[in-house]
Amino acid sequence: MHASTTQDGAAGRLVTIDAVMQQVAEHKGCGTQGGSGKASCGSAAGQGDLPTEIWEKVKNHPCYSEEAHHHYARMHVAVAPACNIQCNYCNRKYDCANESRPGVVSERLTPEQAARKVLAVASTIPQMTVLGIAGPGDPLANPAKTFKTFELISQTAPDIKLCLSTNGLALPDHVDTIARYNVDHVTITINMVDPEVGAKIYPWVYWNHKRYTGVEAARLLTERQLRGLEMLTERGILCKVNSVMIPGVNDRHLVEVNRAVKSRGAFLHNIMPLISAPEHGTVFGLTGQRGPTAQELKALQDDCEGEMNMMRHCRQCRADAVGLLGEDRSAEFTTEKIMEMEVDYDLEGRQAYQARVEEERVAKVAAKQEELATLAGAQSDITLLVAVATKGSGLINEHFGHAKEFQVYELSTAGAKFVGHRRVDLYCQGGFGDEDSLQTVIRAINDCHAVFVAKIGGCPKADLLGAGIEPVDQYAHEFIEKSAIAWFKGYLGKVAAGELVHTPRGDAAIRQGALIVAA
Ligand code: CLF
Ligand code: SF4
Repeated sequence: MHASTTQDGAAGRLVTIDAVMQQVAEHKGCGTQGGSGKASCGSAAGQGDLPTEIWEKVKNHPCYSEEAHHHYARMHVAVAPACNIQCNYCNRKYDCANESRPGVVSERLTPEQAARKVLAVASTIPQMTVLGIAGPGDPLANPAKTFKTFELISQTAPDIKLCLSTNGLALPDHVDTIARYNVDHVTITINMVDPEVGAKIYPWVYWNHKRYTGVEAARLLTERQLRGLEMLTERGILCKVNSVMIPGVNDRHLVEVNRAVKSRGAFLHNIMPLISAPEHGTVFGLTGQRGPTAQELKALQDDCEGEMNMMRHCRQCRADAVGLLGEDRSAEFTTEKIMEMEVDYDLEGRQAYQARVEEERVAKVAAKQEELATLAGAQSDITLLVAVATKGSGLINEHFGHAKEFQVYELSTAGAKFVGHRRVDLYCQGGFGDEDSLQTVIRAINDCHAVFVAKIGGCPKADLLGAGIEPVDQYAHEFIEKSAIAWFKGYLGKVAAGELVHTPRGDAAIRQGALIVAA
């Protein structure tokens, strides 16, 4: 076994990870808690009109800032197995579907194993800035394990933001503890504010040693969720609300949910599509309840967008996910592997790396603004979608055949706006293209006029063109938004010159239950 080491950021001193864990066990901390304990990234790119204290909380949180999600990673530790409610879209064999899509059972960790894993990941992935606890059950139905994990991590890795995701039933009882542990980001899954709607989603909740069912259960849940949200926002804790869009059950009702959470101070609303297939064994899967199409989801997100930000980049990740949103490196960090890993928790190195990321962000924003300025005065009411193959950093840097998802941008004379992503089956199967996968890719981006890639082969190019989607590879390894705006300018020019007739596209399918695993 390798000797696991970590580095005291202030002194650059190497210590063994076991010594760190021992110090933690003795409540001495690891000597890295000086100053604010937060990484300083030294840039205001993207702050807009956000107050500085909020910007500090969101600037490198990949879920709370769409812009940050191109650059920063998060990790989850699966320390919370139990749950106190039943959702009709959940099968307890899998992770909590409020923050995870069904498909894989996470490896359960003790708080001590979780803290060790965080150090291992932080040493390997310097842009990993957030630790979330999101299951596999409900973190607040497992408060001792959840808060012990937060305590250990705040002592050993003080620059990492702490994040929690809950169904909200137990939330009012834990708000003070959440504040005490400096958990600055809390997600509550709120699917309804009307108990009649709730009774169609939740067969039961378990509270105060009693099982409640039907409308009574849903009423108890909604009251406690909204009270918990108010208590958190009163304390200045940033809250995100997740809602699962279930067509015919709560889809139109989510506009009312949006109003209710906005009025109680939620910072962000994340409306996610129901993932439901018979093989998941959930009530909704077995009764054939469908999820929304891509355009149904977008229309609801657009309806809810007002003063409140809508999150559109959620990947419904696993309770043990590791990496950028959209990638999953959890297989690199199994308990067995982290016990064997060299750990070098270098706080200064992490801060230096993140400072470089901020420089990239500034360059990206400047390039976008420069390109946008060239569109000033353009008159057109054309709005269209384009898909982009990217590995991150805001660049068009993925081959068509290697893409496991495409990011989708809406283009108009106002610029390029991120509006979602589409998971797909891998087209390239080690040297040959899979025709079936290509059809699923086309279905997933069927509402897009073009797809931007770093490289693409002749066969898929021809099939995409046949489906009316233009493959665009001349902006390989360039910034996404700048390139998309430049292409859109050309598109408008062709329409104005009569070389092209703008035709709206149809709808697209949301891939059910696709699993992204480390390559
Ligand atoms: Fe995790 Fe959730 Fe924190 Fe993010 S995930 S606990 S807020 S650190 Fe993010 Fe994943 Fe969507 Fe969750 S993309 S499922 S919203
Ligand atoms: Fe499943 Fe999460 Fe709902 Fe609990 S809160 S039943 S774990 S989806």
